[in-house]
Amino acid sequence: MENQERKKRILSAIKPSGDLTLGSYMGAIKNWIGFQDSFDCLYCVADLHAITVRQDPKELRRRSLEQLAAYLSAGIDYRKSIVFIQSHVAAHAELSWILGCYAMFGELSRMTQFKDKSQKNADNINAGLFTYPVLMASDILIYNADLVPVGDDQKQHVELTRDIANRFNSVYGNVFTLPEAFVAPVGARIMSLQSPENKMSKSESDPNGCVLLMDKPDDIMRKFKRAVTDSGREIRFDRENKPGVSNLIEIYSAAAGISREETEARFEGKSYGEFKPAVGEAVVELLRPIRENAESLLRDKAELERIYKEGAERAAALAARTLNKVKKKVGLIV
Ligand code: ATP
Ligand code: LTN
Repeated sequence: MENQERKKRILSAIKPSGDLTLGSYMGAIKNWIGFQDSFDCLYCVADLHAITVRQDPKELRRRSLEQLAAYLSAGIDYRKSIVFIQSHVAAHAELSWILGCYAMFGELSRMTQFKDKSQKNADNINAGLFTYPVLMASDILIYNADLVPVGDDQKQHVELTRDIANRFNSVYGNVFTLPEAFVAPVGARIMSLQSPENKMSKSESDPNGCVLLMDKPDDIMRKFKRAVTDSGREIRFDRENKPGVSNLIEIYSAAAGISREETEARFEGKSYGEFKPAVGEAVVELLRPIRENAESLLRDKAELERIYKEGAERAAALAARTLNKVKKKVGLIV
């Protein structure tokens, strides 16, 4: 290990704030799988981030486990990667307090997600919602991650993480690695099937706009058949003028593993009425094995527990080193 060059490290997470969607899969999880051979990977269930919005405790526990099962069934191998639950590694929250003293009120106020979520949860604009990106920065910096695979909407938070790390390093020397966001060329922005100007999101209220990872084939087909398209009849990628069709092209391309141009060519001259069920079928086949595997994993709670406990132990050992160093640097007695 010592005389080998360290593999680059990857960290990513999803918060269990709702049932996983096709968006979380295509924008995040799908890319995580391919990284496991060439990188040291850590994949986490960000339960502490989820409670920035009010959650039903029982549901949160169910979703955290379901999310873990989905990571594994989608192809994350817990023997290769460290798979864990954020709140099981207390060092994240501890580092988050320290880093909060190096994050500026002004920069946190400018975060798009904060503005967005404050609007949607106007009766609960709590401090956690505001300092959310600081906890995310500590998730990343505590492992000195080099790369952070995320969907488009999270790029701003990774930029902020770099700014915090830079600020800290400029005072105390080279403590943190500066991470980079990795946004996949296809699938980085899956929109709602009902309102394609909005991101498909776990906490979206319109169930028809949102395909869940655990949806059964009939539900998936129904949602795609009802998907909003645009006037005109051409199957052509043009986000601005044809948001509905462009979104379907994006989804089909990601599901079939081809480029947008190839999808356009494949459906040239076809009608929307032919295209929509074809996208549905591609998604059914993509999700079928993931759902089936996850269902069988969830039947074995003891095995899941063994996996997340082992993940937490491995993660905690790495995290403790960084936290210790940070504490010494800032003048805490360790
Ligand atoms: P919420 O609705 O609770 O805010 P979300 O559905 O937006 O949640 P996150 O937990 O914020 O999901 O996102 C998990 C990961 O999946 C992030 O990397 C995010 O960028 C990505 N992601 C989420 N939704 C989409 C989407 N519609 N298209 C592409 N990537 C997405
Ligand atoms: N904020 C992210 C989830 C998240 C995350 C992270 C992503 C929490 N911690 C660390 C990458 C790295 C979201 O809302 N999708």
